[in-house]
Amino acid sequence: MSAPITQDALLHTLRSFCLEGDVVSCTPYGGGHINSTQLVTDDAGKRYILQRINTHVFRDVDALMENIQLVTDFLQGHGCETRGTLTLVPTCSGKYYVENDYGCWRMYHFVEDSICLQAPESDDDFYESAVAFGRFQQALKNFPVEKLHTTIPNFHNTPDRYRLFREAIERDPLGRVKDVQPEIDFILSHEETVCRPQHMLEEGRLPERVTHNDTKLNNVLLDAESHKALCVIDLDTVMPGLSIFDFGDSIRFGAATAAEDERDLSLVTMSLDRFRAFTRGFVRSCPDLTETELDMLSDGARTITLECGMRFLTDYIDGDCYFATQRPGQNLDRCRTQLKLVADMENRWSDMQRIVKEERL
Ligand code: ADP
Ligand code: GN1
Ligand code: MG
Repeated sequence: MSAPITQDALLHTLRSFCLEGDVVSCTPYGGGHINSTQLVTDDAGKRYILQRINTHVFRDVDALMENIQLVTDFLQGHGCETRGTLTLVPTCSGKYYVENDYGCWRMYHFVEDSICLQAPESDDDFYESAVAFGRFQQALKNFPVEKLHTTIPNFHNTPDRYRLFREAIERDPLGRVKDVQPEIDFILSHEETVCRPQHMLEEGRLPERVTHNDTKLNNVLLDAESHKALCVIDLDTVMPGLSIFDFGDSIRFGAATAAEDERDLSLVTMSLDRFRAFTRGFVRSCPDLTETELDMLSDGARTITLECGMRFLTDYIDGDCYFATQRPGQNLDRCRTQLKLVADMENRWSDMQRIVKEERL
């Protein structure tokens, strides 16, 4: 677990960045599970996002920050408007992050007049988030992939996630396994089905692309007034990967009818209207998808949802060391919503496939 962020840590860290004015406030911001985010305001009213990078998750911060710099530079050089991509604020010594006694820190310009949603307010919002993620992938089509570092090895390698899951069950450090047998059984019974995309990647049947790998709705900003797609954020996991997983992770989060940690599972279903809206936005803004990728979009949603549920359960069994939690049992609750979503997708499988067929170009 990382140490709490103190006033001292913030004051010390803020001095390392080249800001135009004096800082007047610095307050916790956003709802991410990995980094710690602060909203910084200076005396001229200019705003910034300060983040302490989770070095337990991202072991090689140089590599991570080089990726972000390369990707944001590339997007800026390829017609992205100012608010269309993140912009890093350099440190006083010209680097893109600073390491001190309190951790590793980076800063971005705050994207003004934007909104970041935890749940879509309408199908149109969700459509716009699909446009943002689809455009992002399309724009990175010619990115020199060999320059990208792998920030988390095997991040969406589902068979490897099963390996880590089995290891956690074997360790069972807190004796929690006995309470989660139905969840374990559900996950194990899906192994063959949900590992299929990784196998198809290895067989060359699904192409490897530059993907975002964490396409939750709260990793995209929409314009505050028009609600049009604006900017993709949280670029820590931009790596080679599968387009169907970027599609699927958005469905997992944004097409769910309840929050990721909802305890009343009767509220958790997958909205077919949201599914259609996202599919439409994604296929329209990402016209290069192959026939096989289009055929496998629903599978991408099922696999990434099951995989995410398995990751939450692995972390619950291990003692909640990876995903930030605000209450006991939250990772188990998160796991249960994901498994409920998978079951719901399977009940609506023919509808999902029909919608993809109707929306593909
Ligand atoms: P995490 O990895 O913890 O999810 P994010 O990079 O997604 O961290 O940032 C957390 C939240 O901070 C986002 O969901 C968003 O609300 C906000 N945010 C991050 N960067 C910016 C930015 N440049 N401008 C405006 N809001 C931002
Ligand atoms: C984490 O950082 P954040 O909150 O956007 C996680 C994703 C999970 C997601 C589940 C680097 O995303 O992989 O899908 O939580 N990011 C990392 O909500 O592990
Ligand atoms: Mg995030």
